[in-house]
Amino acid sequence: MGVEQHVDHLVVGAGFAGLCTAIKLDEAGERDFLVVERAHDVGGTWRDNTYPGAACDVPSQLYSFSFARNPDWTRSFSPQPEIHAYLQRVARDAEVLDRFRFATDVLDARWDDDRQRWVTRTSTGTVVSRTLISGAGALVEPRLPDIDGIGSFQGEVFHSARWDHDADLTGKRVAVIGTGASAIQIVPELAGATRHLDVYQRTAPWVLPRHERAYSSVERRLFRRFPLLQKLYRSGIYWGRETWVAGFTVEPRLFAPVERLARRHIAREIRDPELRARVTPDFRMGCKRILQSNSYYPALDRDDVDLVTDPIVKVTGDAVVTADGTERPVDVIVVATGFHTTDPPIARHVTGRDGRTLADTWAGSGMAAYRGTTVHGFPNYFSIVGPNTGLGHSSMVFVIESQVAYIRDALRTMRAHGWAEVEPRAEAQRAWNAALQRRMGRTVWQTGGCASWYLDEHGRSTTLWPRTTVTMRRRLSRFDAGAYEVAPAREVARVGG
Ligand code: N01
Repeated sequence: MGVEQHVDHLVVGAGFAGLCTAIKLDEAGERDFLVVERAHDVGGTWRDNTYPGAACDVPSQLYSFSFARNPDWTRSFSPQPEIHAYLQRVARDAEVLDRFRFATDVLDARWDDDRQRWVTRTSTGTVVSRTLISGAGALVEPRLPDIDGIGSFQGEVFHSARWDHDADLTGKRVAVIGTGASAIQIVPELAGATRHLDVYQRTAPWVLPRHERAYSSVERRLFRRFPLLQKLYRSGIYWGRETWVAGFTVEPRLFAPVERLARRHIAREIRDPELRARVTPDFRMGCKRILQSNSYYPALDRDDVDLVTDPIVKVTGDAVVTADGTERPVDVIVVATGFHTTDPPIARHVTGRDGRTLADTWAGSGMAAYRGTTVHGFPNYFSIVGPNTGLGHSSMVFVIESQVAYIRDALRTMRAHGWAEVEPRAEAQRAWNAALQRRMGRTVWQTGGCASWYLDEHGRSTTLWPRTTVTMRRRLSRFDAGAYEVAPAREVARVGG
């Protein structure tokens, strides 16, 4: 298998999570790390999602690292190319790219108990490391719809996260399947730019007006000149978002006035009462991700756009067929059907102490970790954006920074005590998850009357954090060694390698 490369820390993925880890490890003096990334560039989801209209629905000020605030955001919600460019710039400025290896796939990672090391086979060689840190992301692997006949469709079919920029949609009949966060950004871009657009909706989402604007050059100059001002502005947005938590996790009826706002939005933007009825959701707001758009409803209201709500039964060589028997001819199908969220692909490639993969370990009862970051049976494995760390109301960048702080403290603690292994105790992990699931019972994600990617096949919410992000940060502020089994380096372990 060739020569093994030895490093202290192997980081998987070069998106927000992997990049933050690299920068913070470097800052802490943990400089012997390698970041492997399957693509050719940093950026993760913001490199991959290049569909027309791709933009962030979390305010720009909050959707950036606290240690690399960006005074130059052009808009209050950043378009994808700007976020991608931001990440490229942050990576360059931090001078960590010398330890990134691109075009490298993780084939499998195994804990070697004798060596007290992770042994990771990649497409560009084997890496042996003390720790394995996954920044592989939660919304990565496209979930393709299992529709009868879609494989034999003669035209082009592609997923929103794998946009085919060579496909010329001008003058074409296009179908978009799905009405989630991605689709509502795509539909307004395609409406009017194609001959005809059919939007296939299974469940109507809640869509709020988007309070978006361009930042003036004066504002940007002020942010640059007075960083404290930008910090305060960012804090204001953060605390404003934090007030949403009660609606999600304690009393979903708090969303009732916001639902009224969304209904008024429908009434204002859509002329046809029948169409208004079909886009009005039948579940409590917050149960699925709350969407924001000023252009989605006007796009649906166009004469060259049809919203189709009859279920799709099959796709033929050149048409989509719905349950009422209607066959709608189409040249291109865009599937905006989301991602594998409760069965992350990385889990199939990571094998722990007892020879089982993470995926096998989670197969029976769903994803579970300790503090969303470590997993019993997987020593020195740290997962960023792991189980129950997702948010419905705020920025994942905040979560990533919180988890990286916890990992950094874990590494500091390990060094201070001379520990070669840390692994969360089974009881600690059980208690953590039992408490989380007790809280889940009253969240809108479980009581709101919808099905969503937040829930796994058992109906458990293993993706979202059911408390404030303030609490999350507190829970991750210090490595709580008491909840861990620890072990010193054994004789056979080679120091430094
Ligand atoms: O995916 P989704 P997404 N036949 O899973 C429908 C983040 N994000 O890519 O609701 C027909 O939300 C499905 O219908 P239903 C954000 O966290 C962020 O849009 O299940 N339809 C739904 O309408 C988001 O939540 C930004 O009934 C089918 C849609 O496809 C997450 O990514 C931007 C179907 C899937 O919606 C995922 O969003 C974009 C089938 N067989 C995304 N299968 C930001 O701005 C699925 N659907 C930060």
